[in-house]
Amino acid sequence: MVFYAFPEGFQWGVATAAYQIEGAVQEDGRGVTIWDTFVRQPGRVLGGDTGDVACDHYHRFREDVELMAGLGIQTYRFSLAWARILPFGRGAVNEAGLAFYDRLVDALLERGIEPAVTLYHWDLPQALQDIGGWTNRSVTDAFAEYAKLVFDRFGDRVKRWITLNEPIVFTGEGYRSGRMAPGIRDLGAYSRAVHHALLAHGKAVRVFREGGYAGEIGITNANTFYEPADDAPETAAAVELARDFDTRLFHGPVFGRGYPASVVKFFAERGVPFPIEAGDMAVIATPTDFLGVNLYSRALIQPANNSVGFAGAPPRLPLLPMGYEAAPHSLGAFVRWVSKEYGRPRIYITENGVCDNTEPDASGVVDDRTRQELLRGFLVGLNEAIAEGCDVRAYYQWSLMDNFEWAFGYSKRFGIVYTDYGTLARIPKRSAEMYAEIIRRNGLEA
Ligand code: GCO
Repeated sequence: MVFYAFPEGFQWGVATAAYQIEGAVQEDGRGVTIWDTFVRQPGRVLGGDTGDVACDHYHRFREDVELMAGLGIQTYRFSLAWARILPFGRGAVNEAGLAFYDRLVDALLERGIEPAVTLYHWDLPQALQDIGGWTNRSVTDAFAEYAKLVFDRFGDRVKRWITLNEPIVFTGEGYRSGRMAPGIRDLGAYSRAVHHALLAHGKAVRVFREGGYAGEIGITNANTFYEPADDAPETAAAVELARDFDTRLFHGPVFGRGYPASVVKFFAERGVPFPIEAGDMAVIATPTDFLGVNLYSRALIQPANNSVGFAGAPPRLPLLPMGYEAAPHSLGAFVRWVSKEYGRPRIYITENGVCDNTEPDASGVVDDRTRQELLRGFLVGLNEAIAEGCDVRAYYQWSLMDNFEWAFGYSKRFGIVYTDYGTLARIPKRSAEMYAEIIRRNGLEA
């Protein structure tokens, strides 16, 4: 056994998102979002589940803050529901929505938990979808106005801001595959949504800088660590293409390198180029303070005779209920890669976690062994990456509690706290005890 100590001042957190936990979708003037619409369309979400109640966090947030305090959580990443604050996306402000987040932020600060706020975790106000959603350039201005409103309101207490959560997922699944809200399948809509999402990010960063707010701002991308299925040079080239179409597509513009040439060509050849206007790329490249990294797994890549030139190869590691591999080495490996690729940015692991559907045993204990084991593996790898010089300063476990897992409904449990969807009771799992111990010792034995 070796003790893997994390650097002094390293922060330990948990993460959630508004639609996945809040419920109370019709309360206190909240507007309709694209997820409220999507979950009501037959066949979209497993079992017809909705976020109408979810974990009822809107009413139970004090209990949840106490739960976090009890585990020693140091920072809490959550998202604001844009439509609670601006029910129609822009224009009329809903004071009751702002007041809810005031109460939450204050409760966190009273318990010494630092808030880390995501502006957009996929729940676009429906009124903005009605004019085309992220395919409509004016939504980038609506986002900048919304950002200014919340920086003004919460900037005295919130010092860590994340503009967008995983643009690749909400554009790719929302506009290309149609598996998530708003459920569109259209390559041209996808390329527009990608560019406008990044532009919205850049505009919000500019608003933050120009407003002189204290604190820091960055973006969170979704990542998979891509590995070659074999040693052939063509396979190495295929891995680089996979990185272009996924990782570099969203990191490149933010770090001032523009869109990857392979991706630009792909869209141009299909008649749906990125709708770039003069000055856009400079706005998107407005410097950020940190990079948010979400990572859950890896993928093996092989060359393919298809439109993009690469494809996933058959998995070799055990599969998790989400269908991807249990690959604890992927976190440290990705952090090393991204750190090298972009010149050692400051990194926060804004999400990492494990789907483990273990239920309470006869005595009510939830011994989620897969999560505990993989969590250890992820953290050892992360520790080693830090020891090698990667500038990682915080880690947020996804998630505080089991919640609405988008198109999978409530069928996938990611919490370190069990949610009983019948009673809404929260039951800390064994992994929560383990995490509390890691926090206490600022490290782990493995
Ligand atoms: C994400 C998703 C989360 C998911 C989590 C587990 O940011 O990846 O936003 O909302 O619940 O990733 O799949």
